[in-house]
Amino acid sequence: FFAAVEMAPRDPILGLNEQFAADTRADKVNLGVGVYFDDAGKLPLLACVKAAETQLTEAAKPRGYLPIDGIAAYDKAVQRLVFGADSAVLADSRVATIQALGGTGGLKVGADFLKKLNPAAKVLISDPSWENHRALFTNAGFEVGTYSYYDAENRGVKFDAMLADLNAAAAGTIVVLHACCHNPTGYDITPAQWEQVIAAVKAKSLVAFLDMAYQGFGDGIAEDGAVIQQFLAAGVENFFVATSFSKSFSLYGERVGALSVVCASKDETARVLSQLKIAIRTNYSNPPTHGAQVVATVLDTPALRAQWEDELAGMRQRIKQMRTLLAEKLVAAGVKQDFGFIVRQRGMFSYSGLTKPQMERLRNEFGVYGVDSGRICVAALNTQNIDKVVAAIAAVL
Ligand code: PLP
Ligand code: TYF
Repeated sequence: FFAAVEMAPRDPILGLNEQFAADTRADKVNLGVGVYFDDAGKLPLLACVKAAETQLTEAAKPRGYLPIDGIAAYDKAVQRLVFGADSAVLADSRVATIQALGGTGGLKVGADFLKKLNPAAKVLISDPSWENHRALFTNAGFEVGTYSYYDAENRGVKFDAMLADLNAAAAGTIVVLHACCHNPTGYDITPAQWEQVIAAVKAKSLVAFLDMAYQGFGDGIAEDGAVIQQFLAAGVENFFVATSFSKSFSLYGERVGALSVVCASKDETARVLSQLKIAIRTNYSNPPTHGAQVVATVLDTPALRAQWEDELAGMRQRIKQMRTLLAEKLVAAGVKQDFGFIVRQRGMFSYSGLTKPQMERLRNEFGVYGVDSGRICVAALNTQNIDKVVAAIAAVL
C-alpha cells in the first residue's frame, strides 16, 4: 500500500537539530533553530510562568473540553495585548480572536478560512521568508508567490521593489507580512515604509496577514506591535494577525498562540468567528488548556505581567548585547568585511551573508550549526560560545 510513498525532505531548520544532536563534539554550537537561550546556554523557564503554574497547580481545576475558540479570558487578553486595551475595534466588538496551537496554528486556521472564502486568491510571502509560510499556505491549497524583500547588496530591504510588487498584485491577494523581527533576515521596514505598504493594501484591496511571532524581541511590546496601530489608524477594515507566545514566554512546546481577524462590524465578526470555529473543529476540535491558562494568568495579573515585561526585556537586551559583541569581536579577530549590519538587524536572527559552502564549513569543521541560507540565531550566542563562533567565522571567510 505504501510502496509508492516517497521520502519527504527534512525541514531545513528542524532537520539541523537532529544533525546537531548526533554531533559528538563537546564544543558544538547550535545557531540553527530560532530558540532563545540564556547566557548559560539554557532554555529559560520564565519566573512569571513558574509563578502562574504554581497558582494553577494549587487551584487544581478539572480539565474539561475548552470551547472551540479557546479560553475566553485568554482570547480577551490576547486582544488587549495585540490591539491595545483602549482600542476602538475592541470596544466595537470588531475582532474575532481564537486560541491557536502556536503561531503556526493561527496561520493555518486563517489559511483554511481564507481558502474557503476565496479559493482563487494567491498568496505572497516575502523573499525570503520563514520556509513554513510557503509550505503551510501551499498545503492549504494556495498558489504561493513572493514579493521582493531582502537586499543582499545593500544589507537591508529592497523597499521600492517590495512596494512595486504589492502594487502589482491582484485584488484579494493575501500578503503575509512579518509584523516585526523579520525571519530570516532580521531586517524590518520603518514606520514610514509601513504607511506605504498599508496604502498599497488599501488601494489594491489586498488581504494583509500579519505574522507576529517575536513581539517584544525588537524594541518592546508596544513598539513591536505599533504596526497594528498603523493598520487601525489607516482604517483598514479587514486584516489578520497571527500571534505566537512560543518565544516571548519561552513556551515553545506548549503551543500557545492565537489568530485575530479584524472585521468591519460586530455582526461580521460573529459570522467570521463561526467560520474560524469550523476550521478548528474539523482539524483538532478544540485547543489544549495549560499553556493558554498560564499566559492568560500572567497577562491578567498585574504583578506577573510586570515580571513578564522585565523578563522579556532581559531577553531582548541580551540579544542586543550579543549582536554588539559579535560585531566587535569579528573586527578584533581581523575580519576585514564589514559586519556592522549585525547590530542594525532586529530579533533573533542575523542573515550573515555567509554562503552555503561557508555555512557547511562552519558545521563540518567547527561544529557551529547555522542554516545554509547564512541565517544564524543570535539568541543562541552567549559569553561562553561567542569566541569559538567568531574564530570559526573568521576562519571560513
Ligand atoms: N512565524 C514565524 C515568522 C516564525 O519564525 C515562527 C517560529 O517558530 C512561527 C511563526 C511559529 O511559531 P509557533 O512556534 O508559535 O508556531
Ligand atoms: O525559524 C525558526 O527557526 C523558528 C523555529 O518548521 C521553527 O521559527 C523552524 C522551522 C519550523 C518550525 C519552527
